[in-house]
Formats: sequence, C-alpha cells, structure tokens
Amino acid sequence: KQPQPTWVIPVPISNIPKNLLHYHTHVVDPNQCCSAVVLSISAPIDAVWSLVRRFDNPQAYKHFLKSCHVIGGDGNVGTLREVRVISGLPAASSTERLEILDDEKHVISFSVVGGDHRLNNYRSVTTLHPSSTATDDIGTVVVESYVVDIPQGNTKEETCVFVDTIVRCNLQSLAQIAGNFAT
Ligand code: A9S
Repeated sequence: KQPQPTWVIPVPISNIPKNLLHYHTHVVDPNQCCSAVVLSISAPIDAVWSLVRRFDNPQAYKHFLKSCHVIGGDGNVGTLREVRVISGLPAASSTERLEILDDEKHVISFSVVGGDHRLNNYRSVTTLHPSSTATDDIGTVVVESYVVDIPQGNTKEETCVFVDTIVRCNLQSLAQIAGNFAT
C-alpha cells in the first residue's frame, strides 16, 4: 500500500488571515517536507509588494542569487525564469515557473521545475498582510510557506533547517530594503 499524502498548514492558524489560509495549505507527500517563515516588516504593504511581485527581479532582495533571466512567458502565470546562484551553496542554477501572481490579494507563488541543485519539486507561496501595532503605524506581515522533496541522504529536519534559513535570510533582507524605501 502506498503512503498517502497529507494536508499540512505549516504555521499556526491564528497567524494567517482566514481568506489567505488556503494558499498556505499544502499537499505533502511522505518523501516531502513543508514549513513556513513569518516576518513582521515596518513598511507599508505597497512598498513590500513592489519588491515581492517582481518575478523577473528576485535578486533585488534574494542575496543568494546573482542573476535572473526570464526564459519564456509574458509575465503572467506560466512565465519561466532561470536564476544563477552565488558560489558557496550546493547549487548553481534553478529554473522556476510563476504559479500565482495576484496584485489585489498580494499573493505570489513559484515552483522549481529544473536546474542544478538539490531542492526538487520546491514550491513556495508568499502572502502579504497589512498590520498595525502599538509601535508600528503601518506594517506588513509576510508569510512564506513551502513544500519540497527531502533530498537523498538528508532528513526532514535537515531539509527544513536549510530551506528555512534561506527563506528567513530573504525575508530579512526584504524587510531591510522595503524599510529603506519607505523612510
Ligand atoms: O528562492 C527562494 O525563494 C527560496 C529558496 C529556498 C531557494 C533556493 C535555491 O534557489 C538556492 C538558494 C540556490 C538553494 C534553490 C532552488 C536551491 C538551493 O539549493
């Protein structure tokens, strides 16, 4: 009997607005892992979204990438990009497909469809939510969840630690750049 995939919501439900919950609900096979990173940013949602929505320019805030070329598509769903990776990572390039781009709901998603790296079948969804707290007039909460195959020779935990670290670095540099924009 084949092991069955399960549905996983990788962050506490209270952290995600109800209308965006389904974007972060992933089908996870037994050989895959799934996690999410949540970060509060002190910048307006429009400033953050203007960076996040640029499928053609991820290296603006993803510092592990050194270049990006769009290799097919018109900027809508189905557009393909090839990114090249800085040295020092167990990867050289990645081919990625735009899966969702929703300017109203502030949702972007891509999947990895090829390349020279170990993160097979990677798919991520990033959503932005406006927030305001006592200390922050206008802020943004970013939720980025992903699912990926566990590479041969690695454990589920190792895979999540590796990917969580990359995603957290990306979101922290996003926060820094969007914050500079806004002030
Ligand atoms: O680019 C992202 O949004 C997230 C990740 C986890 C990207 C990972 C990566 O591009 C490297 C940074 C090169 C690391 C891929 C696809 C494989 C890696 O090994």
